[in-house]
Amino acid sequence: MRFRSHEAKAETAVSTSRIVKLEQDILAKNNGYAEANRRYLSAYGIFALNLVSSPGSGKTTLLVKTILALNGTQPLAVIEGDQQTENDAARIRAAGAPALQINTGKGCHLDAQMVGQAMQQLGLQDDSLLLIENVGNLVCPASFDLGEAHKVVILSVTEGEDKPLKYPDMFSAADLMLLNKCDLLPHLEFDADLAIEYAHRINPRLQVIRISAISGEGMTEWLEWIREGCCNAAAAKPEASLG
Ligand SMILES: Nc1nc2c(ncn2[C@@H]2O[C@H](COP(=O)(O)OP(=O)(O)OP(=O)(O)O)[C@@H](O)[C@H]2O)c(=O)[nH]1
Ligand SMILES: [Mg+2]
Repeated sequence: MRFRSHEAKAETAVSTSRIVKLEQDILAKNNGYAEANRRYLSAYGIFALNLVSSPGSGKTTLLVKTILALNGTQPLAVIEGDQQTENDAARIRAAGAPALQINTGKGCHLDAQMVGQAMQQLGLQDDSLLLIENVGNLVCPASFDLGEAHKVVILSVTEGEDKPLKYPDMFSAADLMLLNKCDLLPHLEFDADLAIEYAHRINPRLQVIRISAISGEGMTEWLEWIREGCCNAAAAKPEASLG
């Protein structure tokens, strides 16, 4: 083991406190934009969800299946976040919904300012559903409020049961967990009950739906959860309570 000098330790402490201050400033600025987004969304009765997960858990596939299942009964729009490519927005448009792709470049998450600008560009309808697919990453998106009603975390059964314990911030920030790719369970050693128990250990209030974007298992429950959220958002609109 090597011993560091007092000077080196003091320097590290100063740079750590600078990093903490910088992070606090970034998050405070983000929270200001998130509040503005939230005011806008609630004024127009829009129900916004922020879908977060590790890469490849099935966010876009779930969104495509959701759009097809809603079949035009619910006005909606999608904001897609990826470091590079327009691929996911193209998949959403092919399913028949308006979508705007944000490329974050080196960034590992969407922030509230990006989402606010995308909302303006999309021109959201009153009483609509806004689905935001965040950059695939179980760490950074947990800290960034986008002004959404709920974070929805997607955990797929190929990722291992212990992800809620390893990435607790994401699971405590979410209100709903979609346990996806359940069609694969017969072929895996994944213990779904244990994964859900771990998630509840981190967040006892977390709602859970076992789902498969491929077989359609759990889709009815997910669509019902969305419809209820849309109805509540529309009913809570200031204008709605006047009428
Ligand atoms: N078996 C099975 N495969 C699925 C399911 N959902 C998605 N997939 C597959 O998982 C892979 C990744 O799906 P995507 O929808 O692109 O995942 P994503 O989370 O949007 O990925 P990123 O945007 O890159 O983070 C694809 O090959 C999908 O076909 C599911 O329920 N069951
Ligand atoms: Mg995707």
